[in-house]
This record gives sequence, structure tokens and C-alpha cells, in this order.
Amino acid sequence: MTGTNYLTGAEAMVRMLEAHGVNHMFGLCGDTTLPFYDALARMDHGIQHILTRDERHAAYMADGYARVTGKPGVCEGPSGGGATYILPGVVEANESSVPILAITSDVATSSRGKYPLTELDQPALFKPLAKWNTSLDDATRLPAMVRAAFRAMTTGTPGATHLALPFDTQKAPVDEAEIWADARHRSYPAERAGPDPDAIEAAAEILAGSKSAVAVCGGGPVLSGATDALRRVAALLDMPIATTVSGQGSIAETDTLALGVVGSNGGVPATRAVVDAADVVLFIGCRAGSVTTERWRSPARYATIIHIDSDPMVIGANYPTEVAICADARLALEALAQALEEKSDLPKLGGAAKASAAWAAKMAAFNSLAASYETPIRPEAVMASLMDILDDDAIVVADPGTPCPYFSAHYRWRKPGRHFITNRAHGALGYSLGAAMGAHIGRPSVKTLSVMGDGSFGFTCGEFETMVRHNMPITSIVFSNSVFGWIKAGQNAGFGQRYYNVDFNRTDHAAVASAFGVKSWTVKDPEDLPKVLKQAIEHDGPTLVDIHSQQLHEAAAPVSEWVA
Ligand SMILES: Cc1ncc(C[n+]2csc(CCOP(=O)(O)OP(=O)(O)O)c2C)c(N)n1
Repeated sequence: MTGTNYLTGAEAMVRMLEAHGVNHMFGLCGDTTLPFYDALARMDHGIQHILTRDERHAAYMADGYARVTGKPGVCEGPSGGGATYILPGVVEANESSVPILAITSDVATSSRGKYPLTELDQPALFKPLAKWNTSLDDATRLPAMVRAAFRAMTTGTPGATHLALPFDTQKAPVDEAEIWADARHRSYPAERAGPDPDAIEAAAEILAGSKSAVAVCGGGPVLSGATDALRRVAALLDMPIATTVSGQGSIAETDTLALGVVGSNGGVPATRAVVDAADVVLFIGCRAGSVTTERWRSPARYATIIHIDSDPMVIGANYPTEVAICADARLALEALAQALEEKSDLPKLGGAAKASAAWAAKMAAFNSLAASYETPIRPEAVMASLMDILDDDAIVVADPGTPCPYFSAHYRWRKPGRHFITNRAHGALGYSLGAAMGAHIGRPSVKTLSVMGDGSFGFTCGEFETMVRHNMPITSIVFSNSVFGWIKAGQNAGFGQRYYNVDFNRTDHAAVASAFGVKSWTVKDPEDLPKVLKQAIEHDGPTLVDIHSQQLHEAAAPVSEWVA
């Protein structure tokens, strides 16, 4: 075997990540990870490893990073408990079509079944929840399996992958000649699939005959960078463009054709009416799930559905679908624009007028509440202050609870692209802080905010240490209302106000964050809000503003089940 150079499996993993253009990795150490960490320590590579305090947040950071960079995010954690803790972030990313790779170190293959500490069938754990997943039992196959993970993450509908890295594999020899990467898989979406021309022609035909078509965009257009193509299609028809919560950024919300968010979380009667009245609905990169469609009631059954999605299983899952366009959103919309341009007598669907009327109705209700000096502070007042202070490039990462519906309904994004991130696949509390940190690492030149309820704060606050250690100038905002407010609002609206085990004590979040070294403020008086938020946002380091805010069941939250 003269002439062959060998690396250890741990070294090969470092080189394979490097070859795939990985610059950042988020994770937490463990006994079974020691050879991998030692390789990272010894070798010369361009990867910054960010030590987190909880594997969930390592995965959320990889997720936020991937969403803003267009590159796969990488996280890692140790066997057993580390693997179970990293799982929530893998699930969220996978279901949100965000490519992250989770590497979990594992006990040696030779000690399997002998009750070694932390033993867990890690590939079985991830199997139903990741897009692709394997255990690197054979070191000689390690480079090929890392390539497969990147290929799986970045092609088709992007998703999350998992590699278990056994302890003995980390020490076993790998032929250096096997270390290479396919440059296409360093970013996503890779190897875009084009649309069937017949389906494009059929869609163009239907749209050309429509009187009240509307587009409903999910996360697909932002993932595929389809903004310009979408605008082109909509402008040809003067067609209104609605988005789901995850679809925000498909179009600037100040665009004349942008209707805003539809669905039960952030949609309002004025936006819903446009979808209800549509004769044709063009779903783009959208699962037409329960929230977007108000439990499959809007659009109405009689609407003619055209559905563009990279995943054939999504198309037609919920609505009888006239035209299925299984393709990358950008390529499909470019082809659709071209097909429409070739037609004469395209209808004008009144999109700009509908969008402007919907925003006017939505903002009329909002503006008076936003100007209110009531205490506890109304969420609308926080939204209005943030819209005044933040520049157009800022990134907001929002948790479930108060933040999501208010940002979805009322924050008006002035630029298309990825500026708003929220975890709409599973909506686990405590996502935003980690995802904001990943987003900041991925796009350090812009201001990043993490906005959470006090429930989420309890899930995530340990990670302020990481934020301070890396001096990330992120501003965290806590809606402090001493309650799992979303659930209490459900008890209020649908369960006879029988409030059961949803209230908890008030925490001094500013004091907790200060103890971690975060510069913090508490705001109880709405008059102080603009000044404090501005100071916090402009500060060149981690900051937190704890806002004593209205409980959701007493608020005018744009959540349709409660309004009814
Ligand atoms: C991990 C997890 N557990 C439970 C839930 C269910 N849940 C959805 S919203 C919510 C309440 C959120 O409370 P908080 O963060 O305080 O925000 P608020 O609703 O009061 O604004 C809960 C418990 C969840 N989304 N995630």
C-alpha cells in the first residue's frame, strides 16, 4: 500500500466538511466526540466551531445559519443524550425544508450491545425524522457518506440529514485520496428540476381565463430565490400575492401586489376574503397545511388549484388540483412568466387595488391599538416601535406565542428575501434565540433580533452565555406576561374560560440576562418603549428588553380561532 496516505476517520470528517465549504459548525462536546474535537484542535482548517450550551440550540443555530446563507448548516453533539437533544432542531429544519447536517458521535461499533454508557440506536432515532441518515460504521465509506449527506440536503426539496460517527470509526484509517466534494452541494437548492412544459402551458391557460386568481406562497419562493420571477408573473396579471407565515419574503410587503399573510396565524378577514373569493389559487412552494388554509376551508373547494412544488407528495395532498407543476419554484415561475408573455389579452385581476384595500383594513384596526398607552403594554405598540427603528436589512427571528401572529400580520417587510424566520413546522418554544445566533453568524453585517414569550425564555436562556462569549450584538425581546398565553387564549375562546395550569410566576428576565452579561432593560410603561428599544438595538453587544405585556387572551391577536 505504498503511496497511500491515511487520515483518521475524525480527520477525514474535518477535511470532508472543509471540502464542502463549511466555515461554521455549532455543537457541544462529549466523551464519544473526543477524537473529532482533537482533530479539530490539531488540524489547520477554516472551520469556526461555536460551542453551545445545549444541542437543541446547536441545531437551531445551524438552521438559522442555513436560512440566511443559502448554505447547509452543520451541528454536532455526542451520543445518547446529545443525540436526543439535537433531534428537535433536526426535525424542525427537515420539515421546514432547511438543509442542516447533524453529526452525532457514537459508541464504538465494537461495544454495541454491551451496555456502554450512552448507547442508543441513533440511526433508528433519526430515521423517520431526517431526509437522509446513516451510521458511519465503515471508515472507508466515510467520505462517500458525507458526500451523500450533502447531496441529500441540497437537492430536490432541501432537508436535514444525520450522520452517526462511532468512536472507532473516528480512529480508523481513511484513504486521503477519497477526500473530495461535489462543489454543487455546497449551497442549495442544487440541481434544480425544471417544469413540464405542458403543465406550464395548462397553468398559463387557466390564469389567462381567470377573473380573481391569487397566488399563495409558502417557504418555496424564498428558498429558491424566486422573487423576481414571482413578481414577473404577478405583474403580467395584476394578481395579488399572499404568503403563508413561512412565505414572508417571497415579495416585499410594501410591493403594490403584496397582500400579506393569510391563514389562521396572522391572516385577517380582509386578506382571507381575497383568497375566499378567488376562482384560481396558485400555490407556490406551499404545503397548504392547516394554518395557511384555516383548516382547509380557505381557499374554497370550488377554486381551481394550480400547485408548484419541488415535492410531488405535497401537490394535491389537500385540494383537488387541476395543474401540478413539480419543479423548482424559480424555474417554474420563469417558465410561467414566459408562457403568459406569449399570450395576448391577459386579464387584469385588480391585485394592487385588493392588496391596498386589505392593508388599509388591517392597519386601521392596528394603528389605534399601536398608539395606545395602556398597560400591560399592547403587542401592537411593540410592533409599531420596531417598524420605526429597524432598518430594511434587519432579521427578526420569532418564537410561537405572541411574536408569531403579530409579526406575520402587522410587521411590513420592506425588502424581499430572508428577513423573517420562525419555526412553523413544529413551533417548539425556545427556537428563536438559537436560530437568531445562527442567523447572526451567517449574516453578521445586519441587525438580528430574537423575539420570544416568557415561556420560550425558560426553554432557551442558558444560551445567553454563548451569545455573550461571542459578543453577538443580538437584541432579544421578551413578551413577559407570566403565562403560556397562546394556550390560555385557546381556553378562553374554546373551553369556557376554564383556565387550567397555564399561568406561572413573573421572572425578572432582565436580571437573568444581566447575570449572563447581557445589557438589559425592563419596560412597563409604553411611553418608554421607543427609546429603550432604540438604545438596545443600537448597542454594540448582546441586549435584552423585557416587556411587561398583555396576555394573549385579553389582546386583539390576529388569530382567527380566537376572533371568531
Ligand atoms: C416545546 C413546546 N411545548 C409546548 C408548546 C405548546 N405551546 C404553544 S404556544 C404555547 C405558549 C407560549 O407561551 P409564551 O412563550 O409565554 O408566549 P405567550 O403565548 O404567552 O405569548 C405553548 C405552551 C410548544 N409550542 N412547544
